[in-house]
Amino acid sequence: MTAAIPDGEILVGIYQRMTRIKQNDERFRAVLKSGKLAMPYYSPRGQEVIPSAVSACLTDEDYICTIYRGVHDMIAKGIPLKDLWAEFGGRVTGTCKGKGGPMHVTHPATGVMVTTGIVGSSLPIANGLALAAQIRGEQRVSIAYFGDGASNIGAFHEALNMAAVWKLPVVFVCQNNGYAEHTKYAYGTSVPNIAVRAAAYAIPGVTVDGNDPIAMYRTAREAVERARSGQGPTLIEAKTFRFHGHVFGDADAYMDKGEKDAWIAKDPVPLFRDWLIATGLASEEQLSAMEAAIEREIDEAVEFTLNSPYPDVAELQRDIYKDEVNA
Ligand SMILES: Cc1ncc(C[n+]2csc(CCOP(=O)(O)OP(=O)(O)O)c2C)c(N)n1
Ligand SMILES: [Mg+2]
Repeated sequence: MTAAIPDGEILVGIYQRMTRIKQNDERFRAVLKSGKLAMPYYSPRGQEVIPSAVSACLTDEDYICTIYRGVHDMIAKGIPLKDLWAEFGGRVTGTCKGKGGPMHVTHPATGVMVTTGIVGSSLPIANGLALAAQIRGEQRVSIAYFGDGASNIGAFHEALNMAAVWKLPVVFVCQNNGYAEHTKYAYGTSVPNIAVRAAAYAIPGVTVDGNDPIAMYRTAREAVERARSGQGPTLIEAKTFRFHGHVFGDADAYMDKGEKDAWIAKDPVPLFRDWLIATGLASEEQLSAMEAAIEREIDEAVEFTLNSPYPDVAELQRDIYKDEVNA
């Protein structure tokens, strides 16, 4: 981290998002272990920096499209925790009345436009949203979050090409966590850095340390400004690592233990906390109070969820078409 650092308030804001993500992840896993909730859960632990820094460059009007491993992207964008938890728990009080579940959270009020389980599909959807903004003359930017494995899917290439041709206000953010399900990166991907694939579509491609909040913020800001000012898309490849197996309950025997331990030893959340205190940008008391407030907010979200009912069977065939949503 160099001397010319971004504004302290921005950096503390990034830490706040990171710690919200970490604390929520810890609680999701604890509640799952307790048996009080059951759901497919894809931990984003270790990948906190990426959406926290990206969201520091976005407004409420901007859009994100994310994936099953996207709870960190949603929290960083500002989705209310109660609504999020209730949707994850399949309750009527959730963002989609409990009918989306963790794989299909949508919350347009905070710009969380889609969560998808189809690998690679967040990119063309982000293009569609970006095209709508372009046609309407809106200043919105769309972010497509996806993994390293998704960059081997046809839709990735089609989406980059179309966004480049139409100069769409979109930023493609690849969270390269070293694994696609149970497959190690180099086993299934031809290039050492996914960002080089941008050259095939004549758009900027940047590989960045996705666990360095300042580098990530600078890279994201440049790409978001480029998109917002009509200069078109950027591909960002943020190198990171997931601390847990692919899905909750995965024994992760296929992961290299030494590699995993080394990444966990560089956990970006406590590292950034220490750095903020050491540089005087935040005090220990300030951050402890922030963390305690988040913990209380999570307590309320869990209680709210557990006390909320499941949707009625009659709901099965409602909200399928737009007119019915408004009926
Ligand atoms: C089109 C499609 N093919 C295969 C799958 C099965 N699948 C689910 S997650 C996953 C791995 C994706 O890895 P990556 O894009 O690196 O994301 P990560 O889970 O690491 O965040 C696969 C192959 C799927 N859901 N969709
Ligand atoms: Mg991956």
